[in-house]
Amino acid sequence: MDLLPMNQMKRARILLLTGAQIFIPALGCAQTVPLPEPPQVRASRHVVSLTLHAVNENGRDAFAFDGASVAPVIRASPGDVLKITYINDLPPKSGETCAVNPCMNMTNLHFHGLTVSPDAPQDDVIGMIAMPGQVLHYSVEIPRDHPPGLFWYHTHPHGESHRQVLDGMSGAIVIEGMERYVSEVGRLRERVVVVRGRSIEHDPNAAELRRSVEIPAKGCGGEAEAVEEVFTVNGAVRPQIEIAPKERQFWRIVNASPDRYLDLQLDGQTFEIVALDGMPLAYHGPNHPTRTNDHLLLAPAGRLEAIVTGPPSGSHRALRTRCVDTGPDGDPNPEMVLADLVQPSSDRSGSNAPPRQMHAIDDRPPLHKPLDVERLKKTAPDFTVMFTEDKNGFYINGRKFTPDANPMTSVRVGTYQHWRIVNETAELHPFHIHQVHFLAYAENGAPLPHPAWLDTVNVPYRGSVDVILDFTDPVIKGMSVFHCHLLNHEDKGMMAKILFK
Ligand SMILES: [Cu+2]
Repeated sequence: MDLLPMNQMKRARILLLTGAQIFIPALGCAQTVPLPEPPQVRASRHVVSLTLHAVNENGRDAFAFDGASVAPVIRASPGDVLKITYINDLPPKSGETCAVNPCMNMTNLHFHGLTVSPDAPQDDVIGMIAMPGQVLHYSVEIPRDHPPGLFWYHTHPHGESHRQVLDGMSGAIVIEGMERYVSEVGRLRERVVVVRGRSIEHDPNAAELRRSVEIPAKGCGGEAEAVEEVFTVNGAVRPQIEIAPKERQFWRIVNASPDRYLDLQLDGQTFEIVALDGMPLAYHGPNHPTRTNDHLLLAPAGRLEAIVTGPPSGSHRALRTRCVDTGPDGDPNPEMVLADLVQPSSDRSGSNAPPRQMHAIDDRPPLHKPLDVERLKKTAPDFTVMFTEDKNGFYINGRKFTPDANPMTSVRVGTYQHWRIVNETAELHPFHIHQVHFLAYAENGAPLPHPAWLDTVNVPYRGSVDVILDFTDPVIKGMSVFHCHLLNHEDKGMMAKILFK
């Protein structure tokens, strides 16, 4: 016998999500959670110090910080050092499934997009590995001339990175100073939005979750398989984001899913793009500091930093992802609602929060790097990356990654190179390289309408992209990697080493 009215039962059904107990929003029901705001860790005397634990909670791997299972937002300025003690408190035996079984529960950290050293104790994903019970001590020096923007940290143990990132082991990194490039953002309310994938494959509430984010019954693209993931936003399913009509806010969104694309859209509104993949548009194009789009494809690991404007009152508007056709062999990437936009309610504490928390003000003039890469575009590629796959695994130039492999290629630090990334498979793959950014300027041989400096780029199936990589910063010297950022592909071999010499 039901003791509670139906709507209260719905509200009372809770799910444990990263960081907090959060109600599943019932369809069409206004009772839902505001966008959770994870704790932020800032520098003191130019050092950002924190201790992070790897834990398994309720059957999922997670970060724990300050006694709670939550991934803090790390905020640093150029010139700061990230001192992170990373303690592997995962159990010695895993009850989970990895791309390469059994899961060893080994772990480490990658500082995605940062132009920092790939050598230990910095952004080294090859040699730095903690087995259960072991501790890693990171000391990552952010160069004084590092561009501002949104970056992120996630675990990167070859063979089990997909499992760990799908479970939620990811968090945002903000390098301060974006107002040096677009002064308005310094006056706007900022929101750091971490979009993660969440497996619903074995979730008894899968049907309700699918309904609550409004996944259409009709499939998307050529893929007919069941939808296995929904997106969470700062750990919550379909939270509410407060924004007043015409209010301008600065949203910094990371696609922290290990394997799902976002095609972000804000109903009836546009994104005024300020930065992509942690690179201000103004950094290379001082005359075009922003660009307006009504939707934007964000590959796994990609970041969008944009000014958004509150919709008119009385209209229901959502932040959603559109259907992405990932190809005949791809996984389903259906349309779904990520968050609802709501007007600030006067009775809710926090609605009149200060526009932005205090942060280090960087009043140095902005650095710019306008480049003439036209000549490089006309030359034959210096290197070609070929993505292939078969029933036994995933390959770059016919080779599967092994931790003891020699570098597949090497480049001289101080140079630019033209690479072509070719995807011979029947599904999308996002190409990512550690330490550096590149200009993606052509797709399938045709110039892109908006060439962009990125660290992760989608490669169309049975197609290609052409990029110019910037290997000029001397801090990158050492052994690094490039790989597919569908992390189960990376785990199954689609990764290679590169020596920056
Ligand atoms: Cu891939």
